[in-house]
Amino acid sequence: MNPLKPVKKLRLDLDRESLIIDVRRQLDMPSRRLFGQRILTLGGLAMMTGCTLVDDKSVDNFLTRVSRMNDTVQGWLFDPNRLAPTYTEAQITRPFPFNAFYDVDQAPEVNGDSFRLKVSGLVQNKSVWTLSDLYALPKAEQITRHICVEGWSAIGRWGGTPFSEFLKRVGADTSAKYIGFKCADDYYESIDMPTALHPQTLLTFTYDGQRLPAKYGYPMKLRMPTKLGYKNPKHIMEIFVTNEFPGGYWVDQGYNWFGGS
Ligand SMILES: Nc1nc2c(c(=O)[nH]1)N[C@H]1C(S)=C(S)[C@@H](COP(=O)(O)O)O[C@H]1N2
Ligand SMILES: [Mo]
Repeated sequence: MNPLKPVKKLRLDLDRESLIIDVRRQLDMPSRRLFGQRILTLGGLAMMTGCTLVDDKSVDNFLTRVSRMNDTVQGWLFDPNRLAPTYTEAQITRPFPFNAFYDVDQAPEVNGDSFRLKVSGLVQNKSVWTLSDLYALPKAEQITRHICVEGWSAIGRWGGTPFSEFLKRVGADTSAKYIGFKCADDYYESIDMPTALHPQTLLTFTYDGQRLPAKYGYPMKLRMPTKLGYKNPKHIMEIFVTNEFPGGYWVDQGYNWFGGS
């Protein structure tokens, strides 16, 4: 079956190439193994999503549904016991790249003394945490690869505490669907519970053995080697547990939500 064929049915003056690239990107994930080749036609996808591709709005809606479908499949395929590769000290990328939706000199400067992490939503202890409370949690460290969708990847060393430990201490409802994050710089993100509980998901306070510098997310960054770079929030100010889809800074602009790497 020729995957380009159904596009001809589009009545709108759409930029075909970019539509196909977008859909391909959405499907260029392990989910392809489940869906198989045939579903890669726009016609097939339109049928599955119940969309008619007649105007810009319906195309947007269609792409969002493809992306959500993809989230579901990535969720099914996620293996909570599979570990991402780890590396040696000698393989660390130096200097480790900085990335954010602004330049490095605009990275927020959070005052550590007055900082209080807020924890809310479906948790038993809606308490606030000082940095020393957090630093007293069980320690874990790992050297892993961070992959950014903008076309670079780098190996870094982050230290902190297993996020599952933190969730246990706040009495999080681990049957809830999402964990959301609010950051000091207007960034926000959310992740699925199985990833939150994954053994390599760390709430990190150090980079390469030093206190996390502002540019890498002081006072803390959630580090998940099983997810793409944009899913790893820096400068976390609030963590909440919820069953309502919280979205994310890039997701709300059309990126895929699950964002597995
Ligand atoms: N608060 C916040 N977290 C963020 C971002 C951001 O702009 N603000 N950018 C994300 C993206 S796209 C990437 S690639 C990584 C970059 O992290 P680094 O600066 O430590 O390399 O942070 C992620 N987390
Ligand atoms: Mo990124």
